[in-house]
Parts: sequence; C-alpha cells; structure tokens
Amino acid sequence: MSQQPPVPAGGGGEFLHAFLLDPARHSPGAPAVIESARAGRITTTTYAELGTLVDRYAADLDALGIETGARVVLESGATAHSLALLLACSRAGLAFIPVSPEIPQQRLLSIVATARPALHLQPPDGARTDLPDSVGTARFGPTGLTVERAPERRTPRRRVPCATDPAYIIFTSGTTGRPKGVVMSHRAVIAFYRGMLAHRIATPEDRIAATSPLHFDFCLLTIGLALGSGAGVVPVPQGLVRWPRHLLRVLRETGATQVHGVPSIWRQTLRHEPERLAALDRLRGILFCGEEFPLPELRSLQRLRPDARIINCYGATESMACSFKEVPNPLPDTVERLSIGIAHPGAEMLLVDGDGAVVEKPGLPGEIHLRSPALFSGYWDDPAATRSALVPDPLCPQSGQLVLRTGDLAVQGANGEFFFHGRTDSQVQINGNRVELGELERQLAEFPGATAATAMALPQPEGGLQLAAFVVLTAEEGARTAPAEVRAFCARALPPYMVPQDIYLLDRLPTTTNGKVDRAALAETAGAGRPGTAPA
Ligand code: 8PZ
Repeated sequence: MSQQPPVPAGGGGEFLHAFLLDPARHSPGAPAVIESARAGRITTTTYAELGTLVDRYAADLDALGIETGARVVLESGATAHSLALLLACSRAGLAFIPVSPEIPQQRLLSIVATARPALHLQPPDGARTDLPDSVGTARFGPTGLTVERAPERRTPRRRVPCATDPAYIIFTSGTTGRPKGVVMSHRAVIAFYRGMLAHRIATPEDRIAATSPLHFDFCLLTIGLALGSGAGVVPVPQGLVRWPRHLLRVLRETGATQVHGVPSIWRQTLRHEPERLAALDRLRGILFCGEEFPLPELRSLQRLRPDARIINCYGATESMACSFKEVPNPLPDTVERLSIGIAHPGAEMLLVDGDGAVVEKPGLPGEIHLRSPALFSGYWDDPAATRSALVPDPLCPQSGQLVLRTGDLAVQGANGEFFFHGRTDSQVQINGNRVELGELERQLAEFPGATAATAMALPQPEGGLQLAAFVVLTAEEGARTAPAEVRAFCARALPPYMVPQDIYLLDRLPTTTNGKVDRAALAETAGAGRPGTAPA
C-alpha cells in the first residue's frame, strides 16, 4: 500500500472477466490466488493458471447450451476455482448468484423459485441435494465441471451479451419475508471498480486477504481490488475467520499485506491474540466496511498496528460501495464518530431531508442519496421494491435520472465529508451482515401458536449487536414450547446470522402510551432477564 504505485488499475474490458484478467496479462507468472489449507500447505494459482481455469470452465458452461443471460447459482466459499467460475460465467454470458454453503434449504429453494436459475454449481465436497428438476446440477473441480443433471437446453435466442446485462445477483434480507435479489450489471460493477482503483489502494506486490464469504459483495470488492491491481487474493476459509489463531496463521503463512473484513473479525483477535497480531510483519493495510467500527476496538487495533493504513469503506450492495476514507492513525482522542469520506470519483452523495429537499448546511441530518454510474439495475422480479430504492434525482427530477435512496442517515462536516448516523428503517448489521428485522419478525410470526413477535438488535457488553426475539404464544402453545424450539424454527429458514441468540416468550408485548410496542421496555427485559421471561 505505497503512495504512488505502478498500478495497472483494471483492464479496458466492459465485462467483468475481461476487466479483471486484462491487467495481469503482462505478468502471467504473478500469484493471483494464494490459499492456505488446514495443514498449513500454501497453494498458489498464478494469473496464467487462473486464465486457463476460466477458459476451461467457460468452455464447459458453453457446452451445456444454456441461454445467454441465464442464472447460475454458485454455492461455494471463496477459492481459486470459485473465483475462476464467476469469471467464466461472465465470459459465457451468464449471471452468477453466489450463495453460502450454510444457507438453509428452505431459503435456497425460495431463491431458486424467484431467480429460476438454469444451473446449480458446488464443489466436490458440497452437500446440497434435492433441488427442483428444473435446475441443472454440477460439481466443479480440477477436471472442470462434472454434470450430475444436465440443465434444460433452451432454444438460444442468439442474444449478444451486453454490458448492461446482469453480472451477478446477490440475495439479501428483504422486509417482505423473502430475500431480495440485488441485480448488478457488468457496467455498474466495472464503474465501481474504476472508481475504487483510482484510489490506488493496492499494488501488484500486495496479497489481500478476503475474510468475507463469496456471497457478500465485500468479497467481490476484494477480488476486484486485487485482480484489478495485478495483486493476489488470499481467500480465508469461513471456518477459520472466527478463530483468531487460525486467522493469524493464514495471514502469516500467506504473507498477507492487507486484510479486508467487517469490524467484528478483529474483536476476538484483539482480546485473545494481541501479540501475534502485532507480530505480523507484512501487514500494512486494513479495510473494513458494513458497519461502524467500535472506537475502543479501533484504537486498540491502531495501538497494535501503528504502521497500518486503515480504511473505512461505506456503501450498500445496491452499488457495492461508494466511499473510502482513511482513518487517521492514531485516531485523536477527540474523535467520537468516524468519517465515511466522500463518494468515489465519478459519483456523488447527497443528503435529502424528510421533505425531499437537498440538505446543504453542514451539521444537519439527511438521508444519503447516491448519484453514481455504479448503481444496481433493480431488485430481481420486484418492481415495487426497486421503485422505492431507485428514485428520481432530487437535484433534477425532470431528467429521468435515478439515484439510490440508501436508507442511511448522515450529516456533512464543514469540509464536505459525511458522518454516518444510523438508519431510517429497521435494517441492522449483525457482524457486518445485513438483517431486516421485519423479515425475522415475519418468520417468528409463522411459529405455530405465535400471536405477536418483535425482533431487536441489542448492544452486547463485549461490543457488537446481537439479535433478540420477543414472542407471544397462545396460552396452550406457550405452556409446551421451549424458547430453543423457536430458535430451531428460525434456523430452518434463515441464514445463521439472522437466527436470534436470545428468545423471550412473553404473555404480551409491552406497549407505550400511544399503543406502539415499547422497545425500550423489551430491551430492559432482555438486559435484566426479568422473571417471567425465558431466554433460550
Ligand atoms: C456501514 C458502513 C460503514 C456499510 N459504516 N455503516 C462492500 C464493500 C465495501 C464497502 C461496502 C460494501 C457493502 N456493500 C457492504 C455491506 O454491508 N452491504 S449491505 O448492503 O449488506 O449493507 C449496507 C449497509 O451497511 C449500509 O446501508 C449501512 O447502513 C451499513 N454500512 N458500510 C457504517 N463503513
């Protein structure tokens, strides 16, 4: 992470694969992906090898005769092969849908029913079975694709892939109770990558650790930053990220120079392995996103890594990200809130007040609206949700231009920088994962005998937020239900990070004097573990 690196800064291609593979064509022997297996073995895939894998997978995909523009579910962690596959999908004119191997079957089936993919791909050790017959299935590995059930061959309409076609769709928590598919086009993601690469955050010498899973767009940012700069990606297996010693071992063995991850990846490491963290001699850069970094933890990290360049990256899946801001190291004691900076080159953040007027004065709150060439195309098959997120440009509504209404509140400082001030709605971030409390509440309400349910994200003494659910059951069900059953019910339908840690079975939900659910009283109930309530 030097100041003026000779960065290739992305290729000229208009499609994801061309843009990301181009910069390294002059250094085919450079490492593109560096992986660390459990036994401490390091495997390096060079750019030339990655290119060969992409060619092979693209040829295998082509041979299946899937229609251009069809969707492919990629159920995998981040590896050299899954990375090659997403580039191969781009090459073959197919949109990939990354999903976690931990996704409950019910949720995957709901995504499949919505997105109607032609193909489902998983690694040789993938455990997914029982997908509808309409979906082809295959495994990917060193010998290419092994087809289990051939996808339906559709009469090709000879459509030419276009840069406005979807490159990928990421399914995220949705208020209506079904996951929302954020559709990103090649043009949008490349516009974002160009803005990001202009910051010159990486050089070809960097090895950038991706600690976020492939289905979280933060991982796609890391891939874009690394490949777009001719650097190497170090995908950290999800099973290791939560274990400080393993995480630090991978970082040490792979010679990681940057680590990308949500703030919570540092919590346990700071507490249990500060010396090992301080001893990582190649680490120069830390990039975080997804939520505010608790300042005491950030200051501890800075004390251990006084030489590290720490970057606060802000944005939503609907535009991947939109601003980067380097955190002063050390952070002055007077700082109470981190700046999220200003939008990337070529994009602009605006604040809009409750009356729809653009907020011009520093210090006054407004909702962030993003004008950018990197905006998503819409939510898959959900025009109503799309209309409420992509709204007329408040600066010139007549123009027909749409901007992203983020749902994030912010104020601007005197020098134009933005400071994040929470949400306008009930979306929360749990360890960097986006959760709509409304979606969790809908699931809780489906529990047999549930008559009312409220979900909250409550601050924990050790830092971070945790989900708590308050459920009222009929007297009959209440008498025979244990809170753990409600939790298991949620775990069957929701990803692990959306499953509430604490479940309280109550006789009724407390209300305020104007009849609303009294969330303060519920938080107090949770804090006190009051008699008559039953945390699981
Ligand atoms: C934040 C911040 C922040 C997001 N401070 N709140 C990917 C790659 C780089 C940067 C950002 C991304 C995002 N796409 C990651 C992400 O969290 N996406 S999300 O759609 O799941 O959630 C977006 C929301 O998270 C934002 O609208 C904010 O509310 C919050 N958020 N970054 C404070 N740096």
